[in-house]
Amino acid sequence: MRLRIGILILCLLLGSAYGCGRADSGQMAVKAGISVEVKTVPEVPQADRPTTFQVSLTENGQPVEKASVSLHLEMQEMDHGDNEVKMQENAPGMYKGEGAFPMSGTWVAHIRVKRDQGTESTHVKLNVSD
Ligand SMILES: [Cu+2]
Repeated sequence: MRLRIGILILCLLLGSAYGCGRADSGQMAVKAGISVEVKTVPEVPQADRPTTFQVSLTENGQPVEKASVSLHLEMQEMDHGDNEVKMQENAPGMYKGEGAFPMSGTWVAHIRVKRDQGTESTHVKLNVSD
């Protein structure tokens, strides 16, 4: 059986006017920051079941290596405390971790990337099923 993988692509904004959806030059605004791709297995996470998170980071087409990546899960309209997923680099620019959502609904995954150059963060919404 093939696992379906959800893919979400977003950009870290670095406080600039550039964003993923505003490609004035016809390309993604790679100069503005790191491109972040988040995959979950399963594609739609299930409450109380293990979910694998794979975050891939690139900058100017190159993998962002040896960053300290953290992922925090927060339910959109409810406080579930701190749900941190520990992320480990398992290939150049690829960071992997395991976590679980205690409840179904709309969640926000906050992704923070710490490097010598500084810390950048972004977030993505995830739907979690029963
Ligand atoms: Cu909740």
